[in-house]
Amino acid sequence: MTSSLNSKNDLEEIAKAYDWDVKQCTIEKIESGHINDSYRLRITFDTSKSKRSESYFLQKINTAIFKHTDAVMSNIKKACSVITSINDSSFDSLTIVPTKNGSSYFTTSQGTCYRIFNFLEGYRSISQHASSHIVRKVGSTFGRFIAALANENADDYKTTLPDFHNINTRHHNLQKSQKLASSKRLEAAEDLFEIISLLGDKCIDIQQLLDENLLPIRICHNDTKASNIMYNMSQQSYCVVDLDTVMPSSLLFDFGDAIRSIISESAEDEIRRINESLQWNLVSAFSDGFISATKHLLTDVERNNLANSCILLPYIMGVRFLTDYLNEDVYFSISYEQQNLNRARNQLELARQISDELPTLESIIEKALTN
Ligand code: GN1
Ligand code: MG
Repeated sequence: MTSSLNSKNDLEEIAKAYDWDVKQCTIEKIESGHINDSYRLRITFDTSKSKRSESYFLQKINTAIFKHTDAVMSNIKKACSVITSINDSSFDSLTIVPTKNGSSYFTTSQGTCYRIFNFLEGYRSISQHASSHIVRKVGSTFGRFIAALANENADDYKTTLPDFHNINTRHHNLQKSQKLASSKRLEAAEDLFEIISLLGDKCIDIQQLLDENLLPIRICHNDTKASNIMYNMSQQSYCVVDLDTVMPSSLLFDFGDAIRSIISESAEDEIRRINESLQWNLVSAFSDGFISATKHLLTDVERNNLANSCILLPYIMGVRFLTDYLNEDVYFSISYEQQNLNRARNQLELARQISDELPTLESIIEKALTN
């Protein structure tokens, strides 16, 4: 089956690059993320005596977003080699499967980039109704990831998406889109601009600290949705995945981004229920896990801004989703017309609610810091 790859020839070219027989290869689409296309690639070895198959995780890299594939793959390779060298089965690493020429990715004759990782057989990612136990592990795994990379020289890693979490840049992009947007989309989004003007000023502090060099630059993940930890219950193994955004950044973004993904009962594109309560038990579990793994690294400025980051990250995502909605959905893939608007509404309301309930969050973080 080749129909869901870019072209019919892609699978043939991929098989050749990795030295496999295309007749033995089949692919299945895996729904994950808004940016790259992912597949399970299965190679079946069928002899008269036995039949067995091997699976790989194949991804078509979205090069409109990740323009410097070499730099992205170089960051991933470095991070994976550090995690692998820790050699702890509870803290697993992705492994890049090289082409027969030893390259970490492959470009087809049409210019499409693909890469292959080991397939995490028997692993799953967290569901919307995860237990505190798993969420704590998700926290400690993201924390361990940052701690493991703490001795890396940040200059060896490339900034593949400049200003990725820079709220000033995100505001600027929103203003540009507002000028070009259709009146229909502007009208549909009208109420969201109120939340943006209400919260905007509160959200610039962390960028200011970065601009003033008051926050340490670390190698971070930069896309710490809880679903980016895959785990295997029977082996008690946890693995950080989706490594495209690994680059020099602030740990605060990783903390806030993860909290935004676990604090809410509703999915990212759902309309939040009025009076939907925040999942403080999960926030507490995540904070305990993350902070216990990173406490030895944290500076005072980082400690003092962990709570603020939990307003900033859903706010940034709200601004980004709204910008994309106004741009007619050119960045995040959508499965229905209003999806980016719904995502923006969900995230901005979440930011507002977290801001209203900040003292609860602060006391949870304080407790995790003093444990
Ligand atoms: C994108 O594709 P995915 O789900 O891994 C985005 C993240 C957002 C996330 C929101 C490179 O990640 O920044 O937090 O959507 N990645 C990029 O769900 O923009
Ligand atoms: Mg991602």
